[in-house]
Amino acid sequence: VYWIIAVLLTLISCGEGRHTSIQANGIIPLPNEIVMGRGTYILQGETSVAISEDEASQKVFRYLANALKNTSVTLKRVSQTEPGDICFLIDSLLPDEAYTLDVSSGGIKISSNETAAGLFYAIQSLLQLMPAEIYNAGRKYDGKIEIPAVNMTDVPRFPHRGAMMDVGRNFQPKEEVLKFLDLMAMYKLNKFHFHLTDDQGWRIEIKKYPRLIEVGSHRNQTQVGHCDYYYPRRFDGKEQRGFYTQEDIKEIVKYASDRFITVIPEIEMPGHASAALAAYPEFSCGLGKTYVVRDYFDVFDEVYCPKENTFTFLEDVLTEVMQLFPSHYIHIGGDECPKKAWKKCSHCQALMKREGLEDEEALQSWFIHRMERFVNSKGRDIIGWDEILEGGLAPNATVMSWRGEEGGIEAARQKHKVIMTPGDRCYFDHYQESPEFAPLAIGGFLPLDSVYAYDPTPAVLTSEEQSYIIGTQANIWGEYIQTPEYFEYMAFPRLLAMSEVQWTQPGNKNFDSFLRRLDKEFRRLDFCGVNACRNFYEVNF
Ligand code: TNX
Repeated sequence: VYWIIAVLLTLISCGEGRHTSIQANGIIPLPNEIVMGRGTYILQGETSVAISEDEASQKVFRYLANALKNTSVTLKRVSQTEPGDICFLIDSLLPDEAYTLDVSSGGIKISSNETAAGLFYAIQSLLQLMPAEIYNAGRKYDGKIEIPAVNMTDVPRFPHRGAMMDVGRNFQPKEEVLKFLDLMAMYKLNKFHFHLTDDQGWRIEIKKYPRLIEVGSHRNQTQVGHCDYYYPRRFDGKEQRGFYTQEDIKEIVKYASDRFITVIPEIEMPGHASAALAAYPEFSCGLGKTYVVRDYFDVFDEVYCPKENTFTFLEDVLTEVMQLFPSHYIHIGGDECPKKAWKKCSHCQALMKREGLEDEEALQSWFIHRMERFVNSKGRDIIGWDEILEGGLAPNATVMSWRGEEGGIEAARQKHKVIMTPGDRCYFDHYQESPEFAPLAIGGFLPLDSVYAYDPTPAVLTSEEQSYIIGTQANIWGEYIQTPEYFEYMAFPRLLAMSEVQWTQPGNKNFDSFLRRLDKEFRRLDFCGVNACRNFYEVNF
């Protein structure tokens, strides 16, 4: 009896000890395994870092040195054979993006495989064990940095951990894009989906077609009545202009890559093309007499016409885009393409006859297949919104399922890769607090706990089918997001809940524990100057 009681007591206390320490350390997203040790490591003064010569490890070193620039710690690089206070180790047996982090009173050891992404994530976990004050750019932190002894083994649940920023509707300055990339990196997100073109704006410089910027990146004041289902209010948008030069794009891509983030560009086709058609109406079917960059939000009938000159244009655009973005995936949209213009267009009807296409949906599928062949010929693959299932999926396409999960389920069954982004769980343009008090948003309601509870692998799929689901992401549509402050309000803290959906094993998730860790994390967000929503508890309407 004595032994049974003793064993039980030990088990209970270990369990508790482990649990409370995880909370105390407040890491988001929660790592797979944390075992607390005894004592602490004190980071101070000149600290040697033993590290290999390869560029990926050096990149992580530079990031860490920069993260500590506001403290009295200075890092000194030494070769991997020397004993360092901090050791970066390469362990080829670790899976991609996995890491181990070992902090003891004698020093810090982190390891990952050659890609060094795991080293980067180990650094993110380590930084979350340090005082939040180190993020206070306005004030040098002279206090000591005491890190609790800990042993962590960690690996993400999904390889695609994304967030989408829609700059088509409202432009966001380059500085805000860079700030967002920084924040994504802190929570171990690795795919930045950059929605660069839409009816209300074209935001990327394309050298061969200068009018895309001259005409397509500017619109008049936007006005929409009652866009709010809950408390109908009027939206008065400002005049809008803005675009990224190719130099800006290079800077953004490099900044992301330094944080192990891939930028996936999206160039919308065949729909959501008003801004491009305002600049080059010759690529339309000639439905309207004049084409304008749209100054209200809707789905518009004017779309790209499937003619040779249009395909030349789109291929030229994608050629420049692929030169700028090394991403393996290029998003070509495919959503919400009304078929009215194609129905009225004699060229389209003749084309359909010639190609044996039954209806305009088949024509859209033909359009996407054709663009896919071009993208594939450059060694890349396409992503498209779930409408690309209609009329038949292009052979190598990855599907982004947004109208619920049905499209994703269907695509996984057809053995296509899937990114799950159902609107009711992943659309951060929806309200997160009581709409009565919140700034104007799109009508859906997506509170923090609902994001947190999301599981992107539907139970109706077999585990073999589920393996096609490569991840999930937050989509931050920008219709009403006119300022960086508002963008941050919509993104945070929901993005932190999303990071735990993307990274943490479902069995380890716990919303109460998340809320406690979030409480601590808010200090870091404050020091980073993030305008996060604070009223997410009060949901009464
Ligand atoms: C649908 S999601 C859209 C976007 C809007 C969004 C608003 C998708 C592929 N299309 O164009 O911004 O709803 O929630």
